[in-house]
Amino acid sequence: MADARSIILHEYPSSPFSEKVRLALKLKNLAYARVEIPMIMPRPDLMPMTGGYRRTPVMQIGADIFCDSAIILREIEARYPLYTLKLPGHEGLAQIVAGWADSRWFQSSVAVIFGKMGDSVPEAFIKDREQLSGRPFNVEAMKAAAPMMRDQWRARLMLLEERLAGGKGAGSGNYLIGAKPGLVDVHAYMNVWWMKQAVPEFADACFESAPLTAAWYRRLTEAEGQTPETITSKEALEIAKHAAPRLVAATTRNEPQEFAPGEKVAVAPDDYGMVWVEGELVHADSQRIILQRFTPEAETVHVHFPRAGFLVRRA
Ligand SMILES: N[C@@H](CCC(=O)N[C@@H](CS)C(=O)NCC(=O)O)C(=O)O
Repeated sequence: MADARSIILHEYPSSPFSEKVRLALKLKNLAYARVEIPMIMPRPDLMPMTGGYRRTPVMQIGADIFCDSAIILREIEARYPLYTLKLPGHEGLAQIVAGWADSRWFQSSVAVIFGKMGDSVPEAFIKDREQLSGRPFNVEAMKAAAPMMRDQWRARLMLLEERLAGGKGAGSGNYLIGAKPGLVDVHAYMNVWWMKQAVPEFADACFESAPLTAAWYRRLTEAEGQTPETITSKEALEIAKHAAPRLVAATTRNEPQEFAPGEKVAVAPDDYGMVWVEGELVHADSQRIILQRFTPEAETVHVHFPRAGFLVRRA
């Protein structure tokens, strides 16, 4: 069992991608610590650990740093297999569902939520997200698109309703694949959770024609889990500094770009926030790449990224 600081989640309460991880940790009843990072840059104690990756959440286990919820969930599942979320039928499919929930569905959530907030979106937040995406964060355009985006959002929610109605066998219909919650549920839950927090009257109106989804959502929110200890970003940085990364075989196999261990490479998300993180390649396989980096603040860390959705080039 994990002790309270063996898993450290760098996150902020309103972050929907962090909520995926919080839900997984609850379902698995794992103890963890959290650092509440600001919603906008700068994050001076986190950057020495991630090498510049600036999206949320980031998970830290000692001097191993995990960037992106996909690799975070993969690692939690690998290190703490009980209770398992990688149930039969969830393998592979979970990340396929994530690809859908995190892109098109997430974009319709963004338009509905920020369209509703309208002029109350703080200027500093707008500036930060413009810098992140390299595009205007146009609240007026979101406001104008919000009614159409509500249709889009509901259409996606109703796919969950279809899935839940389609279950066969005892207990199926409680969760998206069968009788127990797993990774597919975690990924599908994110946009529903965010809408329930941010525009609850719209989420509830959608639930009126989606009773199975409303009950599924409620079931997931009932997971209790453990209350995380909040630690400071400085404490987390100290933990990284005084830990060594977990030993990992320096291997690559059948790399399409023929990367080899020890090469200097750079990794960046392929959609937005394209900050290239440079380091020495330690290990790469089809789903994970690990870079070794050194900074005076964090000393030696291993930074882990997923492969799907992240570009890798020689540095
Ligand atoms: N693919 C990433 C997406 C993460 C993401 O876009 N998170 C949002 C917050 S929920 C973000 O990074 N916003 C900018 C920020 O926090 O700096 C993942 O799955 O973790």
